[in-house]
Amino acid sequence: MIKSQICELLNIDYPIFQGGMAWVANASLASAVSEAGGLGIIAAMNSTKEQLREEIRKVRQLTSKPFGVNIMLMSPHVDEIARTVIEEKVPIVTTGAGMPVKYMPAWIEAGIKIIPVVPSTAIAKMVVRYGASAVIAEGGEAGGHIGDLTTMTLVPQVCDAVSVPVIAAGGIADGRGVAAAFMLGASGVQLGTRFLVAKECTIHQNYKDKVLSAKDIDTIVTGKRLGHPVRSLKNAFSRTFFSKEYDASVSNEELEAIGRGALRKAAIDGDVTEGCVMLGQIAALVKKEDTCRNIIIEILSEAERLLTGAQQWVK
Ligand code: TUI
Repeated sequence: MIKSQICELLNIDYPIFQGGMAWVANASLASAVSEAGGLGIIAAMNSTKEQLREEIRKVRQLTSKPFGVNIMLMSPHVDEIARTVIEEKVPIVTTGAGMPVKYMPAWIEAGIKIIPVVPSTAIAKMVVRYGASAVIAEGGEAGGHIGDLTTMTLVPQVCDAVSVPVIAAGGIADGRGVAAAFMLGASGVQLGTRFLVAKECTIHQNYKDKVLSAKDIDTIVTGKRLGHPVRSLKNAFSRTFFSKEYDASVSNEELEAIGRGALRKAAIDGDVTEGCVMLGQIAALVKKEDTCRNIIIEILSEAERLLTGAQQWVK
């Protein structure tokens, strides 16, 4: 099986992270991924410290293997969440949607391994200066909040810019993507969309069905005007949002209000028409529900076969 330096660094069996997806990445999903040998990650998203604490404790009841917490830096509760991961002795923290440097000295002091999502080489270099153990280079093919660059361009540039391990994310859902990521210099991958349809993922079945039936061109990026572009399914919600975004008579506050609660509506209530169904451009490759263990084994076996056979191209 494929192993890399990230496995030793984090004490995990396989170099696969599960993305810390808001309203998706709860104790059920995170513990299943960790128990299968990958890195399961709880999304702190907009949780309060009590909600996060409960989720962390649930994971610890379900697995004794390492897990992480993803801190969404735009959360209104980010300061208390940043303290909670220290109090709960969380071993690994990933961050997204902003710069984590303000919190990094305290996390390092507490012995937490920090792995920020970085959308550029400049931000990668900065977080490494502050002591990041690794970085996640996430391309704009990903679902949810995204940066400008593609995975194909971002990953090798970040690999050249920093000396810590790089995890590739965005547009990876099978062994081909994993093999390609390793060829670009990555030491591991983070998957979001593929884990949306994991058996242990507790989101509404309507959401899973949208992932399973998505075609290559079924996503759209909204929110550029607000400074936080988000990739989601083309549906009534995102089409309305998109048209209002280009309507000068709609204020930023009104636009923010339209987006509020939309992801929860899709993921928990199952309203995949008026809710925001975040998913990546690779969704069309995701064709069946399966357990986290089977997903990880299938993807890594395929990657291993491809990487072993790559010699055929060298004459
Ligand atoms: O964070 C994500 N994906 C997310 S967060 C999220 S919740 C949300 N919902 C609506 C609007 C905004 C957020 C849904 N999906 N992925 C990691 C990620 N981080 N992608 C891009 C970044 C990022 C962007 C800028 C990281 C650092 C960064 O720093 C520059 C800056 O300006 O802060």
